[in-house]
Amino acid sequence: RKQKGVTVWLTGLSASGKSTIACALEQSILARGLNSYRLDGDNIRFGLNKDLGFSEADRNENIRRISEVAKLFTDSCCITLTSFISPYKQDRQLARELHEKDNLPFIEVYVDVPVEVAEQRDPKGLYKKAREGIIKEFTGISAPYEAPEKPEIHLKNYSGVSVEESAEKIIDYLIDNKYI
Ligand code: GGZ
Repeated sequence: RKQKGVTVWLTGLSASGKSTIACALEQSILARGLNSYRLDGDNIRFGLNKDLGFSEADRNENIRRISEVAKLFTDSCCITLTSFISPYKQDRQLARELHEKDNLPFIEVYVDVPVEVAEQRDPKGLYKKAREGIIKEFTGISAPYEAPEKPEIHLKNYSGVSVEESAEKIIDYLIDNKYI
């Protein structure tokens, strides 16, 4: 087959820019005539995972199911992009192992922004609600985010770095490693 499958797993805080980067990345991949699919809250948390909330156990199950779905897309030779906070190291490790067991490539991308920056962006007013206690167990405020130690790609997606530049770094990695 002409196209190889790969899962590009974006992890980071709410408002870090995961989904925006994934959109730009998808555009760039499609423009090269390759197939790509994005999994994010809009098509997963409102469908397959609509029974899940934000407790630790629910997040574990959210990420477990997404890992399985991403693996299936990637097995079908798709360039699969996931944008979920995925705050727990162990869940991301499980996602990686599921892929590696089936010889499918898994690329962890840490979309790193300090919580202060994410809180300042606050596009949906969720950080404000978290501070006021209206939203409980909010990642970075009242629930943990365990930063990746050895992600394949570490993006500092703030202070003058554009979405296009961040997406371009991922594209470069995919080219350098012959995924595209
Ligand atoms: C974190 C929450 C929460 C809590 C609702 N904590 O910025 P958003 O709005 O659009 O993205 C966030 C999204 C996180 O869902 P994930 O499936 O990515 O999370 S996880 O991987 O941890 O399972 C945010 C919104 O849902 N949201 N409540 N308490 N984010």
